[in-house]
Amino acid sequence: MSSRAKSRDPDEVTLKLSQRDLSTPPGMTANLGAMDLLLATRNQHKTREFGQLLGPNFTLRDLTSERDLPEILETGPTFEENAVIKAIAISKIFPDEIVIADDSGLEVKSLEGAPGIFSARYAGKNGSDRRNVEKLLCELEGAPERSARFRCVIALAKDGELITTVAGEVAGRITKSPRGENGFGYDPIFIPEGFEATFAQLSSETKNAISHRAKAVAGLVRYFNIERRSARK
Ligand code: ITT
Repeated sequence: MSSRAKSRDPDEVTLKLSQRDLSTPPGMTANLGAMDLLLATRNQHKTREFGQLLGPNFTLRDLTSERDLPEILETGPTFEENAVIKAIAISKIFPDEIVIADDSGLEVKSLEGAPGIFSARYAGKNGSDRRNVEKLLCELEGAPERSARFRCVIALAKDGELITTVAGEVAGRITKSPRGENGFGYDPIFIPEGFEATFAQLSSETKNAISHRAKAVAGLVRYFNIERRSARK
């Protein structure tokens, strides 16, 4: 749990999700009565990974079918603040839903953490994954120091109130050219530590066993399990 969530009154935190919200025990195999989550994203790659990571105990919906939502400006200086901004803004619009928002990106050591929170728009607002990758490889041309890490922060909110945040990261290095077709974003140029293949060459099962998002989602499921146990007492 983040320092932001820790600094809150713990009783306040446990009261945010009702017993009804927590009625489906994560860990059950049937998805009868699975917990409904609204993922505050239009990035369908994220939605696919969340679906694979959360499994059948959660019913996930994202914002792709929602029209006329106001633009949410990610003006925070950190992944955590931007995840919180997205989660709170969307949970105000959908007050009955349990909302999760993911803010994530790639930090490259020799670029002092860039592209970081600007990962999605590194090559400009109307850029693309391909252009972002090209720009990063250009910035790193000839650089012997290529270590990097992916980071992910997930914020959980209900009815305009932050409940908690969880985070995950995975260390690795940047290749000299793109390799592989799987995944999205910077996956074709990121080799996780302990591997020789990029995330885009590895299967989704392997990425989902070690990724920044997998670690953050594990923290989220742990949080739900703890809340569910205390709601039963
Ligand atoms: P939402 O804000 O709608 O969720 P977004 O794509 O704009 O979608 P972010 O602001 O969190 O989301 O930016 C995340 C970017 O970081 C993403 O577009 C990729 O470029 C990169 N990224 C994050 N996780 C990644 C992963 O698992 N593999 C590759 N690139 C990733």
